[in-house]
Amino acid sequence: MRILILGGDGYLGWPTAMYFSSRGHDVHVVDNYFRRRAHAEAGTDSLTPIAPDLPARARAWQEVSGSEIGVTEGDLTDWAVVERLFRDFSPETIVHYGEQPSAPWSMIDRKHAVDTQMNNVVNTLNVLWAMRDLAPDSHLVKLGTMGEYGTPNIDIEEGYIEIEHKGRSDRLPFPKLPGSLYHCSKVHDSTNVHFACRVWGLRATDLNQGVVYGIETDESRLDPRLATRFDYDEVFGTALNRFCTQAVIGHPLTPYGKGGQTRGYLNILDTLRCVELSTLNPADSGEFRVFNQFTEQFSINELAELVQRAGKAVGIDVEIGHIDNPRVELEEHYYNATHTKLVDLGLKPHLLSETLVESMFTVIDRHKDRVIPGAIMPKTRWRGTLAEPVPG
Ligand code: NAD
Ligand code: USQ
Repeated sequence: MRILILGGDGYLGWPTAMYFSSRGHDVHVVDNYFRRRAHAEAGTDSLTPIAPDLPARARAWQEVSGSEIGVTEGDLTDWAVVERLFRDFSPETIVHYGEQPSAPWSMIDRKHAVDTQMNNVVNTLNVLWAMRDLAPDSHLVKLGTMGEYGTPNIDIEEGYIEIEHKGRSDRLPFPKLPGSLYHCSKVHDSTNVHFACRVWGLRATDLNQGVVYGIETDESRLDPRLATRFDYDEVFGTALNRFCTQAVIGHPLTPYGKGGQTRGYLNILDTLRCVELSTLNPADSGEFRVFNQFTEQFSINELAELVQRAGKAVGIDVEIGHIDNPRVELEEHYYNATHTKLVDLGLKPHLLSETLVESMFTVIDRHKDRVIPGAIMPKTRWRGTLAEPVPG
């Protein structure tokens, strides 16, 4: 299958490109290196050293595997780039990771919020118009997020809910309560993709993914040049990846507030399999399909305690710190989200265990000299001081 991977230089995009390529698909990746630039501007960096750009990654992959991955270095907000990609490559599946993915980055100040929503919403709109006019039978596999739903006091369904209201009933999109301006951008995307399916008959799968953890995949392990990025800083690092890094360098773990915040989590290996299952079993024409893509739910305190126990097993004394929550979110709440559709398609989850955490410690330990300790504590606050002076 011809598979176009948007955001193919990212934490998830690059391993996905190798995964599909190793299974005989024709893969083309596109990226504008937004993520690398954002780290350079902030003075942070991936813990794992990564190849300098996509052509270098693709060359290394060809040497190791004998397979080719096509590369475009370009910006998805630029219609000319998107149009050329669709005309030249004629994708059958578009796997769309190509967005600004950080909640804190979107909350730094007005400019970062505007950049996040312009980038994410415009990229996706360009893709939808390209599908409509140049590849109407192709299938969009779009990375959304569990954070679109927020933490309502009822069970979360997979995309839709049957509602009875004043004697009438309907199946409607599940209500959204996004927790950052980044998460809001994903809600806007979902609305636009759903619209395009209803009105133009496009086919799409929205993968409402939980928080991903993990550092290696079968393909990235083949050669150090094939490593994917791994971030632990306050802006781009996600919870468990941060806690594992903190444990290895002897930094107290950083659960925010009361630590009862509960989210869905999954191993990076399961991300690859879920995207594959969605790709091989496409949505019907006109269908906007939503899968909740995570395998287990944990509170932040549970994750911190798991990392502490795993540390003990390998002789690391892990301290759990308690710091003010820089975000505005519920710290104790009900959370029960349905996630059966990917399992029905054949997903066999890699569940989180102390052994898995210990294996992450081993890889992190190899690169621990690269950790920038000043990047760990949170600085970005949801309710902060004014970021820009008020004119006059
Ligand atoms: P990432 O930042 O590593 O990957 C996204 C890639 O898209 C980056 O390489 C970036 O440079 C590229 N990109 C951004 N804007 C672009 C543009 N205008 N043109 C071309 N390329 C552009 O993030 P990730 O962690 O790999 O996440 C991938 C996707 O999955 C995102 O959409 C994110 O919202 C979603 N997601 C991630 C997680 C997670 O825990 N990592 C969880 C749920 C959902
Ligand atoms: N948290 C801590 N301590 C930390 C880091 C995070 O307590 O050091 C808490 C946060 O306050 C939050 C939870 O852990 O309650 C998750 O935070 P996170 O930074 O791991 O993840 P989040 O900001 O939600 O974003 C990440 C990805 C994003 C994706 C999302 C999936 O960066 O791209 O959309 O996970 S979800 O959480 O389901 O929305």
